[in-house]
Order: sequence, then C-alpha cells, then structure tokens
Amino acid sequence: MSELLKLVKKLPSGFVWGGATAAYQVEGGTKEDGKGKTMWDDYLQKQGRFSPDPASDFFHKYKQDISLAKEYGLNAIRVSISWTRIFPEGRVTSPNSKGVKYYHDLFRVCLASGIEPYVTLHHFDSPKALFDQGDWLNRNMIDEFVNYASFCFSEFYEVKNWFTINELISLAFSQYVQGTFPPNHKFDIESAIQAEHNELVAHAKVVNKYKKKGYKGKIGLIHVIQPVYPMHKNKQDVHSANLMDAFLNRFLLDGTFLGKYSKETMELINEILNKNNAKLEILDDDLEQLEEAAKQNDIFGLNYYQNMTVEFYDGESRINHNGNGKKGTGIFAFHGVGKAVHDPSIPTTDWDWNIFPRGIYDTLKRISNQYPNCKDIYITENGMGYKDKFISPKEVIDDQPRIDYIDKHLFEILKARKEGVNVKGYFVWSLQDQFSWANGYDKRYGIFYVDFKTQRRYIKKSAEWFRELSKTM
Ligand code: BGP
Repeated sequence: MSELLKLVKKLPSGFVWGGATAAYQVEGGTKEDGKGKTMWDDYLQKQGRFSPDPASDFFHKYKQDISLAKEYGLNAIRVSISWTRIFPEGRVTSPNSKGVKYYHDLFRVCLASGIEPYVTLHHFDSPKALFDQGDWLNRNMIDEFVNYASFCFSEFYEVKNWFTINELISLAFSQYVQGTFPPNHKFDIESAIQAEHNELVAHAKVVNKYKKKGYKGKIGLIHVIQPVYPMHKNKQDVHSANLMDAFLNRFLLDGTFLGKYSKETMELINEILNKNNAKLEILDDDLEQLEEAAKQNDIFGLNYYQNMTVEFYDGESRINHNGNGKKGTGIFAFHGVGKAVHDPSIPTTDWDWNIFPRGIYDTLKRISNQYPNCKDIYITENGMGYKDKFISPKEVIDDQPRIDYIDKHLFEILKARKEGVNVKGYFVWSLQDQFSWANGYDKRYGIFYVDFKTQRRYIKKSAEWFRELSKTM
C-alpha cells in the first residue's frame, strides 16, 4: 500500500473530500434571470479574448455535476454565490427572487445528494456598480458587503459553512500589481495593500455580525499561501524572502488571526510602502473589528498551488503574466522587494507554476505554530492546470501529471495532519474544467473534462483516482 493510502486509511469518517468551483468560472448564464453585471462582463467583452458564457454551464448543469461528484466519491462541493444574481446592482434592496431561487435549488440538490455545500460570498466577482465606485478601495463597499452577507445568512439557512472572501492577495495582486484583472493597474502597491486591508475589515465585520446574531453554522475566509524561500542563504536574499512573504502572506494571516498587524510585519510592510511611495490608511475602528473577529473564525480555507523562490532585486519593477502556457515566459521582479527566480530543482507547469509539495506542509506547520487562533483548516483549493488531451468519447482522459501532483500534495497535507495540524478536508481545484480568469479555457484543472462546445462531461483518470481513494477510508 502506498504511503498516502496508509495515511488516508487513518482518516476519520467525516473527513471532507470535495471539488471546488467559483460562480463566475462555472455558471455561465451571465445575463439570465435578471443577473446584474460584475466587474468582468464589459471588460471581457472589450478584451475579446474569451467569453464567460457559457463557461461550464453550471447554471443549467449543476445537477449533473453534483451527481458526478457523488458517483466519484466526493462528499462536498465548494461553490460561490454570485452577488449580482441576488442584488443586480450590488446595493442591498429587494432581492432578485430568481437568483435567490437558483441558489436554494442548488443547495437543495447538493444536500439531497449527500454533497455538503461550502459557500463563498465573494470570489473575485464584485458587482460592476460597486466596482465603478472604487471596489474594495471605497469603504462603502465594506458596508454593502456586510448587508449582502447578512441577507445570505438569514435567507440560505440550509448552508452551514461560510467563507466570506476568497484569496484577498490574488484579487489585489491581479488587479493592482499584475494588471490582469480589471482595473488593470501595474505595481500600484498602495491600492493593492489598501484593498487587502479593507477586505480584511469587511471580513471581520461580517464574522462579528454572524456571531452576534448567533447563527449555528461555521464561518471563516480563504487565503492562498505562497511560501517564499530565499534562492541563496545570504542576508540580502533572506531579507527579500521576508519582504515578499509579508506582502503575499503574513500581512493577511496577521490581520485574520492576530487581529492586528504585528510590529515585525508592519516594519516589512512599511519598507515596501516606502520603497513604492505608498501609504496605508488604518482606522481605529478597523483594528477593533479585526481584534474582535480574530478569535471568532471557526474555519480557515487554505488554498495552495506553489511556492516562490526569490533573490534580492533593486531594478525597475517588471512583470509578465504567462497566460497561455508558454513555459518560461513569466516574469515577476518587484523593485526593492525581490525577484522570483527559477530554482532548477523544482519542476514547473506550462504556466510556470512551481510544483513544490513540501510548501503545503511548511505552510500548515507555520499556521498551526504561529496562529493559534486558527482552528479547523480545510484545503479549499489545490490542483494542477494542465492541457488535457481529449482522444475519443470512449476513452478516459489520461491526466496522470495531475494525479501525481495531487497525490504528492495530499501526502504532505496528511503528514502535517498526523503531526497535529487540524486539517478537516480537501477540495480539489477544480471539480469540472472551468473558465480561468486571465487564461481562458485551455488551462484545465477539473477531474471531469468539459467539452466547452457541447457542454458534455467526460471522466478523467483523476476522478477515478479520487473514487478509489474515497473507498480506502
Ligand atoms: C485561485 C482562484 C481560482 C482559480 C485558481 C487557479 O487563485 O481562487 O478562482 O482560478 O486560482 O488559477 P488560474 O485559473 O489563474 O490558473
């Protein structure tokens, strides 16, 4: 028996095996039943590279996807609610009853199939009307988010596991550093860090309200953690790694679980802000909210894909997003902070994402050692973007590299769990192939293949692998 299976055999029966999705990446139907625009609709149309319709047509095909999940041994699904299906203009007025019904129907089908829904309230899809007023940089968005979240808690009583916001760093990074998400700014460090802070405050306010109201479910948020390692053990590279880590990870982990930014974290963040002529506004009330929420998160969603190796870099900031899978074209060099370099001992995907399973073990140990307020952890995303080859409808799609990726990461996760880290579940990114924000439709992650023209689903070897795994328990 493999080392992984030995660990799987020891898992409790309630261990969560899920597939992850996000509304805008799977639903399609962006104009159906009164849905309002998100920050993406006009932008993608203007850009003309790919359309979010019909994506994986989950809006119509969710029953089929849920039954596939069930058939292949999963017991949970991660979905997000599209804010503008419920409140088309973002502002909380009278809800769009068709949108509300859609999510009730979805949750009902999940629960009837023994697939527990884990629901995110904001997964990269701000309502266009609020985006136009500054998105998370406008503090009014915080209040609107609290209102929208409050509505969802009282309406969707059947949901027991809530995540407020998905990957604050990825949203801020893609919007304001990499420029691949609207409004497409590059190295606008002030906006990136301010948006993250404001999102943390929004999250905290929602958690505090949820607890005050005494809801019985569980609540938390999701961070993607990218552990940073210095290329060389010299002082400069080590400092670069610390700066990059503060920027990518530590600022957010502190804000979530310490309820403040520690002195050491702020020294690193201030160094980054100063080097980029940027400032950060933190109000007294913000800190009170963060502090109150820090101990009240019931669950934490950890997304992990890759690590980053950095060396000291003092040149001009430069970035190139590898969005088409042409290996070796990605660049990230951040003035005064660090430059991502390729460690030749670490393999990469076609999109230049490092394949470094040990990073998830290091991350889990770090969180459990440094952030005792972090309680139950779910791996809410982990998986591999791959150019799957479809041969014929009769043949199972061979995605062995994805299986190898998941196998190795899962092993590291369960090793950390065996050593006491409280991991309660694993969601593969993604359940079915879906639309990838800045990469379109060729970067597939699903354990079920989607023919985007016909919307037919086909089985991949990774789905069969999951089914065997679930039988092991
Ligand atoms: C995470 C997001 C997902 C998903 C995934 C893969 O950051 O939460 O929405 O997209 O990464 O990323 P990509 O699609 O860019 O390859």
